[in-house]
Amino acid sequence: MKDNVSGLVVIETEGEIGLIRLAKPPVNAIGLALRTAIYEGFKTLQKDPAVRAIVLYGEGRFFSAGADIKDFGKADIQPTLPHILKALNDSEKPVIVALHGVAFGGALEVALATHLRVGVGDLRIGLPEVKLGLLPGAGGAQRLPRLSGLAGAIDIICSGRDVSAREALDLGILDRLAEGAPREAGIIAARDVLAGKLAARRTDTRDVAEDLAAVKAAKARLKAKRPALQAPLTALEAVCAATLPIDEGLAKERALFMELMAGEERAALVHAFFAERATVDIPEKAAHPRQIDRIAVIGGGTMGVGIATSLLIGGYHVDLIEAQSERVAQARAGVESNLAGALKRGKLTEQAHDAALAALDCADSLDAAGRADLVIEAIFEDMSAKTALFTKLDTICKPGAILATNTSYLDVNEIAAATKRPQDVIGLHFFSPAHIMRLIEVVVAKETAPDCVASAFALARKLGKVPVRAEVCDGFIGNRILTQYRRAADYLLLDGASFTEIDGALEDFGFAMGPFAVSDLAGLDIAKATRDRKAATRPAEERYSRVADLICDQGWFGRKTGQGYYVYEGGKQQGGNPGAFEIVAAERRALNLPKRSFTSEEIVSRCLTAMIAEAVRVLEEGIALRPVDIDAVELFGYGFPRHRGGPMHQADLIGPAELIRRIELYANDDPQFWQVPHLLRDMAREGRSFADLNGALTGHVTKGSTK
Ligand code: T1G
Repeated sequence: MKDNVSGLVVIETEGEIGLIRLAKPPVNAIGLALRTAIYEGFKTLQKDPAVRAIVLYGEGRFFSAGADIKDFGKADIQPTLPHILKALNDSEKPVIVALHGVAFGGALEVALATHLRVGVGDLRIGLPEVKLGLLPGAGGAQRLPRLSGLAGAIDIICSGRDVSAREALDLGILDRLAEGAPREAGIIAARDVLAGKLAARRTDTRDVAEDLAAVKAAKARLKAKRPALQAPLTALEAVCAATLPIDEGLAKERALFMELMAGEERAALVHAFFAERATVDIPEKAAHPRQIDRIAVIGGGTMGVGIATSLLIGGYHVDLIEAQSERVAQARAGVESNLAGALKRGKLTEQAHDAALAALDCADSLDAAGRADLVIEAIFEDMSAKTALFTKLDTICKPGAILATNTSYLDVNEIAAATKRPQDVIGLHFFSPAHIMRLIEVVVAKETAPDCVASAFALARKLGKVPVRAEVCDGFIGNRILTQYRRAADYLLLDGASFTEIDGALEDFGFAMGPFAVSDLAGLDIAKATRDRKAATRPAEERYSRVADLICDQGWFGRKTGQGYYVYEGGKQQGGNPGAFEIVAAERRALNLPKRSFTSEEIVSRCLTAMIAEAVRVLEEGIALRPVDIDAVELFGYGFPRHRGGPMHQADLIGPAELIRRIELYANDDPQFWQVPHLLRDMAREGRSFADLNGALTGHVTKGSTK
């Protein structure tokens, strides 16, 4: 017998074995339609007297990526996953699952409800729900402990980490490891169960021993985190219910799951999940990417070395060109050190590490760029140096080679104009450290060809990065918004908040570091050089804070000199720098500024509203395609807290009308800085949200992630 159930599941029999194959590309995500098809197929095989055992397995790259995240927030419609899993577990006929690729979330919960679990090949399993602001909502928190014990389940569920097949076998989650095709592995296991060679292990009838020490340690660890997210703590509560009878535990788990499902943390984390993937939906996506095998990186400094490392890890052949021959060896050493670090962190296998090293050539002559399909310039941020270099590259590089600049703010149109191939010139703005940070701003100049843009996006995806399309302006998307965020913080400092209060408020909001601690890390002298460069074009009416300049005048450049806003010893921050506090107080006196106090809420509101206002201007000028692209820039390039979803997701929580009220209130302090963007007024008038704008602009609706 063979039957295709609604095009999503194939059921068939092989002798006395019934087979259920999940077949819903691209990842067998388990939504209502697939759930229903699995359930119908299961009932059919249950009724078939010739079937003595049932095997579930997946078609395609994975067994399944779990519940369909696009369904979140929708009403529960039968058959729900818990309902189906109860039927699997209660089945008289043994139910076996053969897992391959990944089995995450609801996919693993399906496996936990079966009677025997086979791991095939390089399978990875996990319950990553906490990364989406949830907990395993279909029995995972009850059934995993029944196989792995409470401590093992707490570790996997509260961290959301994924686990190799070997570790899963050692933890008692899997019953057997196999190679080859999941279908055959499942049939062999089913036959062994029927022959009594392999003992089925149903989970619901197993007990879970208390482990108060593990629970106490986990609670302390989760509460100590900054920020202490809600989902992991609630997931811990759900796992602890596993010591109850199974039906009580399942009921407790479901109630806690629904609580989280309704929460802001889930909406934000799901939004972030889709934001990471939405940005590839660009106008040029139909263009065919050019073939890129060999890449030349010009510049052996920190950025060039990081970019070269990222490309080597991505499988490309790299010519790293450093004009100053005495620095070529140092550049190579930098790449070797980065690759060794990636190997040590487990990001690279030995084999991949060695292959990456073998694919690196270093040179001090531009001639090596002649064989490149793509050149990425990463020299110092000076327009005349860049245009001179691009003119040379234009003559050296082969026709059709793409010439990219890594500039973080300079005009890519001007750089393109220095060549006779403006259609091949593009911006690839990597973020330091380039082999770790995932964001790439792909800056499209006026004459950049569509296939050049498509090539940049294909490269970024192959590097495992998040590409975001930007048009040309000073600072593109991220640095434009960062400038306003920093100005808001600087004005708060002048007006009475201390830099420790400002950093503390933003770190409580979820930023890993507040703006002043970040400045110390980046180097106050670097930022001063940028301010000096811009001084000539700074509008006269723009409020300017001299505090950072005055701190620099003391030779205090931050972490690298042991003093900046903070004092550092042995690389560790020792608290606010008394000298910096004094500089701020003196500057307030010199400006005759009354010292006002600000609550943490107002500090966060002013800094976040400044980011949002500039982001709206970036949108209305067409620099960014959609609000979700701006969220992706902030989440993957600027450390915006993931559980807050991004500035535009936050803007939807605040609402256009309230944002306008705040901007108009703050404008009493500084009307030049606080201005309401036209688009925001239009949205308030038309009752539109930024989530609506995401869908309207390109049809890529991320509504499921924010409702
Ligand atoms: N639901 C819906 N779509 C999904 C999805 C999912 N679970 N997983 C992936 N996709 C889409 C993704 O948006 C993209 O779409 C395409 O599939 C390829 O994904 C009840 C409630 C599996 C490791 O958290 O980790 O079960 O952009 O680009 O890099 O307790 O996808 O092409 O239109 O990421 O090879 C738990 C999330 C859900 C796993 C594959 N599961 N997914 O990575 O491909 S909650 C997860 C991943 C749950 C239960 C609870 C990865 C992957 P598009 P991709 P990839």
